[in-house]
Amino acid sequence: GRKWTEVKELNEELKDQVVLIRGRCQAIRAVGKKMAFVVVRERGFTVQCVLTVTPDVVSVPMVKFATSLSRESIVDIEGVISVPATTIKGATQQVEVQVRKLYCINKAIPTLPINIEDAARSEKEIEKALQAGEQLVRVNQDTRLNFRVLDIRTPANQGIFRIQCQVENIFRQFFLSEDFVGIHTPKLMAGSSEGGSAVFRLDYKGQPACLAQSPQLHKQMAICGDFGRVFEIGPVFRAEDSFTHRHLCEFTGLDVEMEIKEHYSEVMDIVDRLFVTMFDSLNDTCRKELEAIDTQYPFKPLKYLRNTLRLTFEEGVQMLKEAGVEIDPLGDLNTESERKLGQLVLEKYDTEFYILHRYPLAVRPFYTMPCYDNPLYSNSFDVFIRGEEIISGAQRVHVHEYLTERAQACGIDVKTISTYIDSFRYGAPPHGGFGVGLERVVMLFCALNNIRKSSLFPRDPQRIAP
Ligand code: ATP
Ligand code: AMO
Repeated sequence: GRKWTEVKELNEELKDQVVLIRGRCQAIRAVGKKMAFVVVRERGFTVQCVLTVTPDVVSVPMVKFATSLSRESIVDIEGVISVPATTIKGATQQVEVQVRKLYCINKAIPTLPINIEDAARSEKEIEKALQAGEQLVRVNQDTRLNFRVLDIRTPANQGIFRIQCQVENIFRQFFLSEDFVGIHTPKLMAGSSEGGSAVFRLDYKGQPACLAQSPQLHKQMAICGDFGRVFEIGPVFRAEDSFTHRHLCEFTGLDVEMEIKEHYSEVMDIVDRLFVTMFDSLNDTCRKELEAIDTQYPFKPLKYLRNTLRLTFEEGVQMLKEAGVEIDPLGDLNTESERKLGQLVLEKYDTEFYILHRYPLAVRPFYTMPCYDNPLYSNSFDVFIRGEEIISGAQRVHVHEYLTERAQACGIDVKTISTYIDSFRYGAPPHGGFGVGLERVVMLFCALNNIRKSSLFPRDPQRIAP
């Protein structure tokens, strides 16, 4: 085979060398009949290719052919790398390809529903262009999602999903190195795992069934089965009613469950180490991706501490109170107070990543262990990035009589989860764990304003296609 070079690899070191690249025609500009510029893009990186009529190499018809190509068509180009004297606007690579051969591999239709260059602009750039009287179509979120295949070609989106892949990868590597076992639990369930609301119901060969709202019950059953420490990466289904910026109907759950020796802080210790490792690694290995995202959606790098701040729910309520926000001390925080507390924590502790623990028992799921010293509170926690929740976790009730009692008290039909409750009759170790929403981590790490931006093909209450 011939030697191919990726657009992202093109640099000054290749000056005067012949390269062969494949990419899409992002923009095409003719300069008279004897010259043309084709910006070629490959996975978010772009290079300017120049056709100049030269005897025996580039003919007038060849220049014409190049200028007739439709945007987004796929081309193979062979050419010589040159280094221009001035910086190249509109391309990521600061070298040019002096074209010798050009083949069209596959054409795109002439009129596309989204212009990638327009879709890749930041809000600031759009404003500037509009003020300068440029003809420009602002691509709204719905259009982006309707034509997602085009939208995800933008450099920012290429970055977002590479970062998502890295988050998942770091999560897996971290837990494998900590001697956790990766498991897969069923997504078809007889009953709901997180309480009855927001569950997708379906017919399972004539029997009523649900799509799993979390791996909660089975990851705990894996602990009852002596795996000791488990993790799972898998789909989670929630029939959410409300259309919000942070709820999807299908998302990817990163779940963990582990035996606890003495205290639920052992679970929070894992959260702490996992995320500090993750943030460090993302900042280190995903620089190009973060830059690409920042170009379209400018954001400040996440502020986090070496040892993650832990506040109790009561301390959080107190901080809010002092700031004039009245909160039911035994109720839940709403979205607004979570945000406010995020701001207060940032001002006081200079971090945008922290753990809030000892939530009121009444606002946590039935399987949550109450605090030994005060059963109005629980051995549970949420974790926040930039004032928004990314994790819920807790120590679990591991005594079967008490688990039954708690389920009943929470209005759960124990018959539907009898096999789960039975697992605790055969002796269960103290344990706890947590669940992370992958799309939320990516959204909030990059300060994106909508979870649909970090879901490749999002499912929400109004969307099940593409
Ligand atoms: P968890 O299930 O662990 O709570 P979550 O992030 O899905 O995770 P929700 O339970 O949906 O959170 O909501 C958390 C808080 O946000 C709740 O106190 C709820 O009142 C509030 N909330 C949820 N949806 C909305 C909404 N559409 N508008 C305003 N507040 C909301
Ligand atoms: P919870 O319901 O809080 O806890 O879910 C855990 C995490 O999943 C993410 N998440 C969502 N992401 C996108 N769209 C949604 N609709 C959505 N709902 C939740 C959030 C949330 O923090 N079984 C427990 C976890 C545990 O205790 O181990 C659970 O499911 O990031």
